[in-house]
Amino acid sequence: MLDASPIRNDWTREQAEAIYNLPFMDLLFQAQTVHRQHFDPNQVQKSKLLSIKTGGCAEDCAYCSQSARNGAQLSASKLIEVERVISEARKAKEGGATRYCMGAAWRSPKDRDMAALEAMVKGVKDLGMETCMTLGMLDEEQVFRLRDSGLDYYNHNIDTSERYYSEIITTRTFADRIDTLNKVREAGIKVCAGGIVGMGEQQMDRIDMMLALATLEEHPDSVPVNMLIPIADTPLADVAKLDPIEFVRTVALARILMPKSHVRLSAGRTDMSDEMQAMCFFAGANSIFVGETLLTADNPEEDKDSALFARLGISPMAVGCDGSK
Ligand code: SAM
Ligand code: DTB
Ligand code: SF4
Repeated sequence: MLDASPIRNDWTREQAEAIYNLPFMDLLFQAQTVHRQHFDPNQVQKSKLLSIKTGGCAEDCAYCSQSARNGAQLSASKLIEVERVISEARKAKEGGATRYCMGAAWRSPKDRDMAALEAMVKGVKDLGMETCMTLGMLDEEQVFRLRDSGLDYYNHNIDTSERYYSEIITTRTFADRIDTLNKVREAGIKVCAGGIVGMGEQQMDRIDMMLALATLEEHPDSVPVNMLIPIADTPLADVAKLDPIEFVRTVALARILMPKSHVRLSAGRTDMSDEMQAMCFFAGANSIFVGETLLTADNPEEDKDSALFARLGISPMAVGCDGSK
């Protein structure tokens, strides 16, 4: 049991493995203890997603509905209008979301899209919301342009361990992901980076994925932990379901390795019971995506989440307030 939770970037694989494999009650107790040192345990941050460009993606991510290489029948759209993004963000704000995350099904943005992306960031920021984008790999100029337009966060997931990466994606490498993450951080944009569990990976892949995030030069500010949403006609459509306890262990490991990061209980909540989500919050998750659609897949409806918060005595975290003590 740790007395305090110092911010460390030198965790070893043995340490991470030992934490992950603690008796479950010890693991949850330790995660909750660390959580309380940095956050109000009864506050959860709400983010809202919008797909600003859907489908037709050139990458071959085996989990994704939006890859043109997968069989999923999702038609490709163009980048949506700036005004539409701002009006959707306004609605999300009225619904209590404090962070607006705009996602595009791209390997990387084209320079011709940059002016519209900058206008989206400025428009959403003017509403008083935090802005986040997830657009694929970025070059240095694109990073600077997004930063200068006021982008607060960039989401770029490592998705799995370095070892398992090529089983899931072949059109880019794990190192490509780390490279974009480093560019984003060096430019001063806050990093949101996590991954997916339940893709047929081994326990060591879940541990190594969290270890890779926790040994970056700085911990990501947000760490989304997604449970795979199996999508018909993708290579992972029929993958065996992960034991939910393994998912909770992964959340707890993220909390203990990265004590000050927001750990987001991301995709897959539609199939989770209130009890399972409560266990994830107890294990240190303190952020969710709200609204009935993620990018293309289902998410619990707002009234269901309001009822869950009421059942658990959880209140939404205010914007600009990370709950830190
Ligand atoms: N194209 C950009 C990229 O891949 O970086 C941004 C959008 S992409 C859809 C954002 C993230 O959503 C992925 O990195 C992955 O972690 C997550 N994701 C996508 N499909 C998912 C699924 N079926 N289940 C769980 N998470 C998923
Ligand atoms: C993240 O880690 N999860 C979100 C967000 N970052 C962009 C996306 C989840 C996508 C789930 C599948 C879909 O909606 O298509
Ligand atoms: Fe494209 Fe992103 Fe989906 Fe991969 S995860 S196929 S990069 S939209």
